[in-house]
Amino acid sequence: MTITITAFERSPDGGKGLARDTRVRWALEEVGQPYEVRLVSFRAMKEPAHLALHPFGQIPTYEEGSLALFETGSIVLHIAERHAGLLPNDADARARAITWMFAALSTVEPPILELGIARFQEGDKPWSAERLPLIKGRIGARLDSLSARLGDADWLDGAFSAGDLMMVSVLLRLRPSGMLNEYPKLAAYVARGEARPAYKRAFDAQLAVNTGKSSTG
Ligand SMILES: N[C@@H](CCC(=O)N[C@@H](CS)C(=O)NCC(=O)O)C(=O)O
Repeated sequence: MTITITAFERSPDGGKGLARDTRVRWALEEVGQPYEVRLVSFRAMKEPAHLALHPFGQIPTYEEGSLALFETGSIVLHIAERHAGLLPNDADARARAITWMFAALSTVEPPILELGIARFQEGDKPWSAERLPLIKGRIGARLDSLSARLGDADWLDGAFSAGDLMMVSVLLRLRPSGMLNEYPKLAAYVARGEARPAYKRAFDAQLAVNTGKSSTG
């Protein structure tokens, strides 16, 4: 059955891979599932046809036959459950990998998103300069804990899993701030994720949409 995802017609990051369709593309590449992409403009995202797929008028969405999903956590979990390659077979290890997905999305990502909002959407507010160090402190607390848990391991819990895919995707959003550089173990972890052939294919596919070029040629 054909899988179709949606992505920005023109991503605000110009193809740096930070738009969330990259996570879904990466998951599909890891499990070897072909997919099609429907590009949507900001205007079209808020129109009834797209709102029927995504109640909040965002990307990405995922369609497969009569199934339509939104939220990258749900989409990546769906892909990982249906196809081998992103979740371990052992039930306990599988539950732990899913736990890392939730940790990425509900514990690590929120302060990182706050930083982007404070800088780009609220940067002109009089309180913005005072707020930034508070947000950075909250991000730092998460990164301290994550770095301590990862230690010298390659991945968070044994082999690479959907938990790592989501955590690396979330941490990548920190790159523009430079904060990742203060955490060499996490920077190396993110680099390992980016070095995966499936990530490179996903990155190149979104880059081609935004620039017409691939990173390799
Ligand atoms: N929690 C959602 C967030 C989706 C989201 O924020 N998508 C962004 C693109 S990365 C978007 O569509 N932004 C445009 C908007 O909100 O109008 C998920 O993980 O899928």
